[in-house]
Amino acid sequence: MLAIYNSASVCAYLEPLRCDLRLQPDLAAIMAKSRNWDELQHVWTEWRRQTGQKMRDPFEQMVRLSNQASKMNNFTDTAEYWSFPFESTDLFKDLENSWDEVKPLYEQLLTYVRRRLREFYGPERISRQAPLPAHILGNMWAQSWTNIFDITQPYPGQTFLDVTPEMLKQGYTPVDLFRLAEDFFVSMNMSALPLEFWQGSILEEPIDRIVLCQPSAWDFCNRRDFRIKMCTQVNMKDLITAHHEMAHIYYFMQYKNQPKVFRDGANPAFHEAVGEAIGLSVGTPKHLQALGLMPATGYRSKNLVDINYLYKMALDKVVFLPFALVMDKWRSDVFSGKVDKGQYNCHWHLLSEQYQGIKPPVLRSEIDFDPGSKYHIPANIPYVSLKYLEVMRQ
Ligand code: X8Z
Ligand code: ZN
Repeated sequence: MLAIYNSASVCAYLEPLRCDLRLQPDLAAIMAKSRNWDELQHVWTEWRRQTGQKMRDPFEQMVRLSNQASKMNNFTDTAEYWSFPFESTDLFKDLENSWDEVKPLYEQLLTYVRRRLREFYGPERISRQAPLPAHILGNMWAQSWTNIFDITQPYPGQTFLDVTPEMLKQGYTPVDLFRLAEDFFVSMNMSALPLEFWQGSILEEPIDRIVLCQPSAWDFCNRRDFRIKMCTQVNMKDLITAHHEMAHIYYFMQYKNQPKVFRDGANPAFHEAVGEAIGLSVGTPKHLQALGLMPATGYRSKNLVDINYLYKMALDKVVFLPFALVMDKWRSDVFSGKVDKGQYNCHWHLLSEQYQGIKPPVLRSEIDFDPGSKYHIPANIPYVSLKYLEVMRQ
């Protein structure tokens, strides 16, 4: 499945002979920047045709094998196995309860975004009540909507914190972002990175081979070798992600002298929680000023600017919650046998509508397998533990 995911490419819209568009950076950039309804729909649909649709059978086989392995380890199924480290009697009940607390805010956000998109794309495309079309939200999976900030911001012209232009102006390179991240941890009295980190990490997309660009951090378990793999681009989002990935590395380094069995996060969400908390501080005006990316007088807290800033944060953090919930509720329903292969895709879209309030731009069927268009599904990496709990904690 990962081979399918990793080698997938798509033809450019209305250019059937230019078929080398990859998720990173090409398709992600189109989903972020294009405001052409048909182009977005093309990319949304084609990416799913080139990934998920080709994975239906192997995914079902993986579910069977994974459940078998879980049973052999005395769990009912993989759903139960994945919830086990959280020490909860009913993880999804807990998640549902915390989601109920955030839902009113999410509904307000969604309603506001719908109104602004209706003004932008027209009432014939965006109805007053229907779920939002998933392809116009600035991201391949609608997991973060920050890329439609420009067309939905409450107070246009009230500039806020995006230091990307300044980073480019100052000639930042991808490696510089990781040097800054290292400095951040050193400034908190932690050690410098071992040489192995700089020798073994992949911090830019290699030009001579295809790599999986999903950012990740690795502990080679020999107490010296820790690495990051990330196809870094010089922008503010990747500056924060570089610090997030570096937080994993520093966490690895903090417990490197423990016996192997204790070299792990306190629970599966904890590693990510540390990374996200660090990411939040990095994005503050104070820190960006300290980095020289924002003039000392360049940011004055003003109501309208602050509302724009908080709105952008909500497009990232609040919007992410229902997406993460769908990812793992869907897998829990699949692993527990509540949903079988004949309903995989339908169930995915039911949950996406129920929690995220979004709908696919074109008719879907059980020939499609849209969950497979998101990396963590073919990679079989639990998701809610990755992200959901950590954002809730913040
Ligand atoms: O998988 C990740 C991190 C793990 S270290 C890069 N994230 C999720 C994703 O890419 O979907 C971060 C944001 C959510
Ligand atoms: Zn992470």
